[in-house]
Order: sequence, then structure tokens, then C-alpha cells
Amino acid sequence: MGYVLDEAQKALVANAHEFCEKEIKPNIAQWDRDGVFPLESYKRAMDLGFHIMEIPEEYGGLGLSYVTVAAVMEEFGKYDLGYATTIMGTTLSLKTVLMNGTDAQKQMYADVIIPGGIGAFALTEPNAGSDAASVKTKADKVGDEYILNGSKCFITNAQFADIFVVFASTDREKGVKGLSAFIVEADRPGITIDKDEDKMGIRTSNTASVTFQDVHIPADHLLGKEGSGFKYAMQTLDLARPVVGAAAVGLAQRCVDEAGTYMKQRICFGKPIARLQALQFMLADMEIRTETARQMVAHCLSLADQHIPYGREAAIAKCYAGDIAFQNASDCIQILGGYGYSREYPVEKLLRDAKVLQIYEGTNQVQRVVVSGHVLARY
Ligand code: COS
Repeated sequence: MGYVLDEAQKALVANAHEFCEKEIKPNIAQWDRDGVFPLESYKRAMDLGFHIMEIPEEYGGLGLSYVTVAAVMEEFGKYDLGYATTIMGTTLSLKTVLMNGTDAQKQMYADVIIPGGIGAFALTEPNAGSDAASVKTKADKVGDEYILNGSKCFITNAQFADIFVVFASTDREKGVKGLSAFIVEADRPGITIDKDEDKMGIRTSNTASVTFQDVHIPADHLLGKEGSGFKYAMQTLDLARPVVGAAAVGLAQRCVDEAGTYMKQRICFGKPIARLQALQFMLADMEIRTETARQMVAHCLSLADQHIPYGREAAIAKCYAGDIAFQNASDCIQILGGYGYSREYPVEKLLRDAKVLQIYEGTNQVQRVVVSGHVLARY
């Protein structure tokens, strides 16, 4: 739905559906309750290649279009946003390398990720969240190495990462123009993982802090040019945001599915509540929002696939899909009433998970800053 998919793409989405039915559905309630990062299950997802869809074939990946990736991520988002976030955490870091790395760097990163490695994108710091330009982590060049010092927080996959893309300042005097991006292997001495966040939602996703203390990295681990790191981070996020939007659409669709199913079964005033027009309208609005978001995500990523600028569309897609996923989750609980509020039913989790869609990968306030920037540039 929403995407015009060919037979191969449909088969891939069907594979994702089958995988999620078998791997995620039976376990998710317990994983969510206990805050489990399901590493073994995630490895099975990697055996099927869901983490390498974007890696070009020449580096050993599947080389699929972003529209295809989105259709698959929608399926994962339907079953568990945390699981989708784990995959997207790896592919977020990967995007910076694929967009800015040399052939050798792309191959090196792909060689870690393809056999089942986990990647992490380390941009955010305690005082550099929405204000991403305020990164304080520094990388000083000494001979043919950089020495990395600083702390990152809220890093998806940090505890399980094999490799990071780290943003650090190579020239403090230049501020935002002094930031650079590096590939950093997780086993380098001086890296510690400090704090595993106990989150309200996406509890199958790992989020932790990372400290770099005198971490030596070879100079050839610099991505692109010194001083271009902020631009690379922004370009990466432009491409990642609509994929998050796709997972949000999956969650929003799940809310429609849960509400629609319940409405047919629940008898009230002597008839199924599906016959009550007040609820029919709520369900229709949920469907309208979901389909609108899906179209926006698909449109944005089809622009990306055709190398047509999509920064405005990416911010709109992520912002809208995140907001409506949260709204749908809230309405879904409302339709289920007391059962929706109970942890015995799966829908309260959807609301807890959906909240992060308005916060991570750039808050929805930041997305509005981006959109208004594009609008005002017209006049
Ligand atoms: N693509 C390429 N370059 C971009 C860009 C983009 N999408 N956005 C900004 N830049 C460039 C600008 O062109 C500017 O360079 P020039 O001076 O050479 O023109 C430079 O980056 C600074 O841009 P700007 O002044 O707009 O940056 P701000 O510090 O005002 O930040 C926001 C803009 C708020 C949009 C940015 O900091 C942001 O996206 N923050 C959220 C970060 C985020 O998503 N964090 C989530 C954690 S990572 S999962």
C-alpha cells in the first residue's frame, strides 16, 4: 500500500512480514517488559540481510532502492519500533560512510556490517542534541593519527556496536566548520560504554552513552574532508529521517489494525462498536493520516532514489509520520478504552514507543525549523 512495488519488492516485504510474525510477535511483550535487546533474534534478521539493503552490490550488499527499504521498515515498525530502530541505527551510521567515504572506507565498513556487525552513529552529546553544531568531542591530529576525547549520549546500539561513525571537532576555533566525521572501531582502547538508558518505549533498542579517552584512530579513518562533518551529519539525517518516517507509518498502521479488529469484536449497546459512527470517524481519520504519511515517505524516498533534492520532504515526512503515529496510538487506546490502557493489551506499548518518533533523529520542532527554512528561502 502506498508504494508501487514490483514482484521482487513485494516478496521482500512478505519475507519481512513472515520474519516479524515468527520472531517478534511471540516475544515482544516479554522483551518490552524486561527491556531485552534481542541479540540472537537480531542476528537471524541479519542472516536474511535486512541490515544491508542499502549497501551497494559492489561492496557486497543488496543495493536496494530507498523506496524498497522504506516498505520493509514499515513492516518492522508495525511489529516493534525498537527492533526497527536497531536496524536503522546501523544503517544511519552506514549512510554517512556510503555518502562520504572512499571506496576503501565503504568496503571496510561493509565488511564489518555484512557478516552481522552492528553500527552506531555518534553525534549527540549532553550539550549537543538539537544544537548538533555544539559538539565538544575533539579529535587532535598527531602524526598519522587522530586522538579522540569526549563523550556522547543517547547513542542507539552503543553497547552492542562493532563500529561507530563519530563526529568530533578537529578545530575548536572554527565551531560548526571545525567538525569532522570518523570511522571508529568499537574495540579501540579508551572506549567505554557508560550508561544504558532505561527508556519508556522502544525497549528492545539499546541506547547508551560512550566515552572516548585518548582513543587513537588512524588518519585514514577520517571521512571526507576535515571541517565538513556537520554537513555530512545533516545530509545523513536528511536521508535517514524518511526511513524513520516509514517505521512510524508501520506503527500508525498497526494502530489502525488493532482498533479496526477490536471494533468488530467488541459489543456495546447490543451491537459491535464498529457500528458507532463516532468511532468509525476516528478510525477513518487514523487511516487518512496513515495513508497520507505513507505517501509522503514514499514520495520523499523516490526523490532520493532519483538523486533529486529531498531535504524539505524528509523533514515533512519524518515530522508528520511521527506526529500521526503518536496521535493514532492515543486514539487506538481511546477506542479500546480500559483495555487499551491495560498492559494486558499491546496498544499502550504503541503509545510509549511512538513518543520517541517526535524526539529522535531530530525533534519534530527541529523538523519544523528545517521546513520553515525551506519555505522562507522562497521569499
Ligand atoms: N545538508 C547539507 N548542509 C546543511 C544541511 C543539510 N541538510 N543543513 C545545514 N547545512 C549546512 C548549512 O548550509 C551551513 O553551512 P554553510 O554555512 O556553509 O551554508 C551549516 O550546515 C550550518 O547550518 P545551520 O546554520 O542551518 O545550522 P544550525 O546550527 O542552525 O542547525 C539544525 C540546524 C537545528 C537543523 C541542525 O542542528 C539539526 O538538524 N539538529 C538536530 C540534530 C539531530 O537530528 N539530532 C538527532 C541525533 S542524531 S540520531
